[in-house]
Amino acid sequence: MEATVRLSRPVLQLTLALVKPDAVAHPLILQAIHQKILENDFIIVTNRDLTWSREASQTFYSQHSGRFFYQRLVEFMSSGPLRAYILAHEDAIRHWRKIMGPTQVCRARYTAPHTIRGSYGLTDTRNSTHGSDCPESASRELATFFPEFSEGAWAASGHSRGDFLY
Ligand code: IDP
Repeated sequence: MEATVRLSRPVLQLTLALVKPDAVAHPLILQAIHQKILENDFIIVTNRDLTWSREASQTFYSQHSGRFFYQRLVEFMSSGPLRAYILAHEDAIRHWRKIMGPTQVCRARYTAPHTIRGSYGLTDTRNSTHGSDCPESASRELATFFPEFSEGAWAASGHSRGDFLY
């Protein structure tokens, strides 16, 4: 009797990854982060460079309004270019957040020095990257940065890569 081997394709999840202005300002750091994405087997569905208005930054981080760091964060995130990626991977949200490392840079340096924030973060505000924190945030954030992107159409296309730069 022959054994049947079933090979199922992994279920891919999408996440929004942002490279913040502190890292985009340094081409070698931007390149190193891009390399980290590739080394960790993400599919880069697409990416885009943009600069936020102060209003866009306020809206994106509105959940933190009232926190002591909010104004500083809003100013910083609209102070220079950002790079936004749509990344696909099995369990992409958790996978990307692990590669980013802890929010607080001191903590990242000591407990996770090989993460992006542990390696390149400058301060708790200027901590190099952002990643969605749950599927609902990911859908909302993808729509903010890539309003033309349709998760349904992407799935129907067989999870293809879009146009992107290496
Ligand atoms: P996350 O980016 O690790 O998901 P959040 O708590 O969602 O962390 O905070 C959003 C961003 O706000 C952080 O990435 C960081 O830039 C900034 N932030 C969070 N906590 C602090 C803080 O204690 N001091 C300064 N900035 C902070």
